[in-house]
Amino acid sequence: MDKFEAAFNDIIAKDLKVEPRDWMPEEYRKHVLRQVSQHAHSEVIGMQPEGNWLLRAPSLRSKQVLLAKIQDEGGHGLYLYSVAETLGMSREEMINQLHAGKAKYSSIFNYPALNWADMGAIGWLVDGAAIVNQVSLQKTSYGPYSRGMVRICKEESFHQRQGYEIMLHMARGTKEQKEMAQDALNRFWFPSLMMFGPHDADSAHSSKAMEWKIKRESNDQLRQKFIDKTVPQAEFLGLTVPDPNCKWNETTGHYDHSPFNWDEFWAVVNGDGPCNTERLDHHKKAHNDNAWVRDAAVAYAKKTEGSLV
Ligand code: FAQ
Repeated sequence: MDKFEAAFNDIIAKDLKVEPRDWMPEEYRKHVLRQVSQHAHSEVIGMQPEGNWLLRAPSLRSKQVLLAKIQDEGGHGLYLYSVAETLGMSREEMINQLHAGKAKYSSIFNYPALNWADMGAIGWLVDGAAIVNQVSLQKTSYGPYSRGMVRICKEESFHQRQGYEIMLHMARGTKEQKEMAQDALNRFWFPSLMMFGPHDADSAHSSKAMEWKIKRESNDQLRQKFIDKTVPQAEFLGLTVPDPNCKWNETTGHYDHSPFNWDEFWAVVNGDGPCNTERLDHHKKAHNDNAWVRDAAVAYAKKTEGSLV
């Protein structure tokens, strides 16, 4: 082992942060980059199901709040693309990989948002799951990723409340509204649980990620945390999670759950979900249609280079 590797191992052992200028094993760099890429694209593609409802928000207030949330998600994508740049991958290259189908994004965003109750379910469940994952990632070993997560988590907790507030209104509204809230919970429950990835035993990257402290808790640990937090929230709403086996287990001190449909999960991850084609096509079109904005920004930056603006 040379002195560079020893210094890297020391950073990990002492729970310090690996910074962009530190030496790091090539495998570590690629590992963080892969996860950050997946995360960045998730934030940006995740804007689409909600964007679809902006023009149909039921009040000016709900529209303002949803708009602010979607803008935050675009911002999270930008922080994460910047993290990827510190690891040597340009934003352009990342977008090319996304468009070529080589880069992943979270499975959850390949499910459709059918009505306003889905805006509630996405904020409550999808952002709720994202928070559980991202609070843990605040302690990840790569410095820029860790610091990005601190700010992202503050905004995500507002997003979760935005969703829960919608669910609360609908669950306490008319009979039809309550049914819509229950239907949204029914459709989003299992896909939200699968956001945490495959079971630990089937997770290809987990053991290395845990060894290098990129991930601080495993997929199953985080998923269980989310279930334990969320089931009482559903009960408070007067809604029922769509899993007859989801019952408190005195022995384990956790809620049980039914087995997941991993065939569906892998189909969605590998491009065959209900909205995969639509999401990518939309991203490509927006990217191409707005090329002039990037061109103008680059031209302006060149023109003002060296001057104080
Ligand atoms: N979807 O070995 P593992 C938000 C892939 S949205 C798609 O367990 P790992 C804000 C995985 O990439 C959520 N692919 O992998 C928002 C790998 O593929 P590869 C954003 C998945 O990395 C809310 C393969 O399966 N947050 O925040 C999924 O150790 C509302 C093997 O899996 C993140 O993305 C999946 N669900 O653990 C915005 C968190 N699960 O690379 C709008 C960051 C697994 O071999 C609206 N990511 N895969 O081709 C992570 O924490 C991790 O990457 C995991 C997976 C936990 C997702």
